[in-house]
Amino acid sequence: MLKEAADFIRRHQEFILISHISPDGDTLGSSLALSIALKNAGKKAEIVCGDPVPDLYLFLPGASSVRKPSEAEASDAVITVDCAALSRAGDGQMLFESAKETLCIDHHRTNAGFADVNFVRRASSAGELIVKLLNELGYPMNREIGICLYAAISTDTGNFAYSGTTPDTFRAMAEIVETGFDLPEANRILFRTVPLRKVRLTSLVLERMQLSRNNAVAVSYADQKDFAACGARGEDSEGIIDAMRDIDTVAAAAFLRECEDGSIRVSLRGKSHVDVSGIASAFDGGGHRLAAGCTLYMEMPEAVRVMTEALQAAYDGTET
Ligand SMILES: [Mn+2]
Repeated sequence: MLKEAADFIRRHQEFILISHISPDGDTLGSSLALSIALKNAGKKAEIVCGDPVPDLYLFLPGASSVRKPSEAEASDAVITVDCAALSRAGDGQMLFESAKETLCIDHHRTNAGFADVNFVRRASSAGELIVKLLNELGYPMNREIGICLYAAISTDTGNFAYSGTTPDTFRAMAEIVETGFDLPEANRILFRTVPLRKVRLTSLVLERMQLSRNNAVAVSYADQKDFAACGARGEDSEGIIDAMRDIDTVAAAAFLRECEDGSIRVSLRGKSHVDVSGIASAFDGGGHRLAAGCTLYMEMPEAVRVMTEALQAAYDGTET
């Protein structure tokens, strides 16, 4: 797999790299790192993405030159980066299908291998696989590649905290740190910078949080008026549910967010013995035991009541 991927790179001169839709740090950082390495090796590479690059990642070298798939010229060699399925390529699928030869670089367990050549392996991140690929090719890393790969691996591992973080992850990081990129600065940008509007929204939601069952059940919400009052967007509510879950007394939490179409997106979190996946599936949602979600079509006060009762029932079930 790794050798075939390296041969794929060797036998082509021009590449299109596809970052997945709703791009994250891993798909962007990995694509940018690979494209810089290819250019340093005298090849041509262009990155496309079906969605715009989030502001947070625009500090990465080359991020502002990521283009829409419709703006790119077709290429013989197309590489998907961090795409668990071809559908994740979005509009980039057109470029993938018109390519002479395709390569898939991915670390998701569910990836069945949809390209001609598949470098698909369990790893913390696609970034970790890019390090292996560059080593196999004998392509050197520089600071620019280093900062991109750091962004890829650190964001996909929750800053080296998730279970997918392995000794191999740190071996890859050792090589990345050796490039001499500014780690504290990259860390500050990626993990220690919060837009003021997001702080305002978070404090509003935490302030109105309703606690019950001896502070074990937490429920709160933000409606469209709240978003407007804070100047916040939907993405700014990311992480609020985790702030609720992290409270020491809380065993089950729900955060309800009114979307622009009036529907209510519910994020659910449980802790150790409280399973919230059943609540999500009862409302046509899904997820895991400790992290799940669903969408409700009702007024906010009713939605808050319904979710509070469901969480209390799930919590009571663990008490007896
Ligand atoms: Mn990834």
